[in-house]
Amino acid sequence: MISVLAGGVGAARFLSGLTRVVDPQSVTAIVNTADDTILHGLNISPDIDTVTYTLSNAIDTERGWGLRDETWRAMKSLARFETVRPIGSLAAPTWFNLGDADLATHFYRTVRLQEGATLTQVTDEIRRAFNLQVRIIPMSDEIVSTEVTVANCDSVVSGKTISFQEYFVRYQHSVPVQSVHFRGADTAIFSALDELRTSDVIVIAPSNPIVSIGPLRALAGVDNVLAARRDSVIAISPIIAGAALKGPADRMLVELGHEASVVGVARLYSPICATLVIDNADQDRVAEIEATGMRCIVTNTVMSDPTIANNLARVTIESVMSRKEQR
Ligand code: FO1
Repeated sequence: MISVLAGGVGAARFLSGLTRVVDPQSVTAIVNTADDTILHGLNISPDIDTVTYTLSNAIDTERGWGLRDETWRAMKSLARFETVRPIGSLAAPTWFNLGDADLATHFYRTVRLQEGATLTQVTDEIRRAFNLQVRIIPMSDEIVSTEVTVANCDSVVSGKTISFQEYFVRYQHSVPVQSVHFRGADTAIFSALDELRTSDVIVIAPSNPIVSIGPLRALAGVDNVLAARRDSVIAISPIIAGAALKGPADRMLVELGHEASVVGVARLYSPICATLVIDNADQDRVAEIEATGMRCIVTNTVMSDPTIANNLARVTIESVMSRKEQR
């Protein structure tokens, strides 16, 4: 059994490779839900959908989110209401793009939640509708929401606390971050502690350590179980040569007082994880990573094609399994 702690695009690409090189039924993706939002009355779970769509080859690979061959008629029609919407109304937001076919997923999720199903149940139903064999588990059935407090800047949201999707999509993650808070994390129950306790290998996917992996780690018990199983935990750095391939992870690390490098990632993960996989471009940082108490694997981590993702998955799993065999 392999458990993967997952955010969005990077995790989804890694999971694609992993499910091509091992039996998909042996893989459980435990996915961040603190990016989830409600818009138009619809429950939207971006990271779960990115994982589901990617694994079923339905994703728009250019964007990294949403469905391929998408049309946008519903979004365009929303613009009609912009002139009549009263000030302060949340009706018909147009800053978050929901494709016509993607809407079907949110319709289904929303009504099933209203019928009393848990997010875990609905996620599994959606997984089956997309003919996937891998298990996909939301990190919690309770609501946990990432809130971003913006630092002083010349934006209209200077000093304000905004939702993650407002930060990421509405303001294009261009505003400086002062702090991040996971509302609800102090009481929410992590869905997959048993999976973490019993998996042969636990992979921390190449996702943003602060806002994708951070919410999972904020839930009770997660860091304790990971620390107890540290030798079986392996992370893939989402930072390569000081930069994130996609998204604001590099800037956010610096804004929150960390180093935007593989060494910064190692410092965040070393208490819970014995091994860090880094890209060839960071070969010269190996000694510094080892100084944090982590073992280091150097390989190509830029999953620009399926072969590279397959290789990264194989190297990641084999490095933990072979270490176990040596003991
Ligand atoms: N990301 C954007 O940059 N712009 C969008 O309009 C947008 C819409 C969207 C709709 C559904 C969905 O599942 C994801 C969507 N994303 C969009 C991606 C999403 O905001 C981020 O990728 C994640 O939350 C960060 O992991």
